Amino acid sequence: MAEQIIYIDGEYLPKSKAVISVFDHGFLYGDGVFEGIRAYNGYVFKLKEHIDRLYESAKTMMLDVQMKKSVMGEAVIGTLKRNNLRDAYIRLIVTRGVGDLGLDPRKCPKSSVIVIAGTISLMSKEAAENGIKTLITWVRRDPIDGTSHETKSLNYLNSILAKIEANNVGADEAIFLNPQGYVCEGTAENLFVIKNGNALTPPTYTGALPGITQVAVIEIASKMGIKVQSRPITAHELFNADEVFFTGTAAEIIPVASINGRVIGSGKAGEVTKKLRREFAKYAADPANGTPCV
Ligand code: PXG
Repeated sequence: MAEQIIYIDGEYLPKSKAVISVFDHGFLYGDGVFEGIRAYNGYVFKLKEHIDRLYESAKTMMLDVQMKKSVMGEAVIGTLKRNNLRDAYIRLIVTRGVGDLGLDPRKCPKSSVIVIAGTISLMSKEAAENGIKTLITWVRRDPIDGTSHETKSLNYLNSILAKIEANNVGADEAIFLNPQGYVCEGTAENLFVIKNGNALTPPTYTGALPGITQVAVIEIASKMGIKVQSRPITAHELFNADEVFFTGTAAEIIPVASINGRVIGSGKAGEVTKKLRREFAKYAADPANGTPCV
């Protein structure tokens, strides 16, 4: 099998040669931004939205990407083409670049762009049908007036601590509350509640990432006649929901079976969740929602 090809700063390199400096501040300080993107059947899903979000994260961090958005798009497509991938998971990374051992970003004159494209590990059929076990973690989501997760930075320690907590107690995923105690999101997923046929999802101002799958699901649900409200949700509302599910690029839509021992609805994927999963599959396969990459 041919070696995987990785894009680094304008070059397409075999995996064994694709290396970055130990002085890169992405490595030393988590100083950088990234996107997780998917390609379905030869189309990159919502490529423009991912690139726009990448540049917004960079703007907040005053990280000068030093590359036009159109060239960034070409790097993503070029990487997929060179790896002959039609269905793929793509990691697009911009780091602050090489500096010295101090954290001052002014010492990093040139940012680096990296694109890795590989195959995706799909959610198990078991999880899709029976849902997953979750817990509300003791770790609070980083505050919006701090290292807010509205920015998709390379620093995921907040999420990693929660994931460790989930692992330790045998849960599949963790749910964050924000510093005010409102439900925020998962470690790498947004969250939805279904109650009496209507949908709720926490807004970005709770400290969640503005999810691209979240926006797609809002659009799909609205077209299905489901009323969607974006507002803060309490833990009490979450425990008493008819259905709860996560959304994310890799996850797509994952039903939640239980939260801190409380069974949600039937304890399996609910009817609305199942319908949304079917509609999402059609939406993701629609060339109108993607950019060709073959
Ligand atoms: N919240 C956070 C904190 C995230 O990192 C999402 C929500 C969902 O956003 P999208 O745009 O993907 O609908 C994310 C997604 C993966 C993966 O493999 C995803 C993320 C990070 C690492 C891996 O899906 N971020």
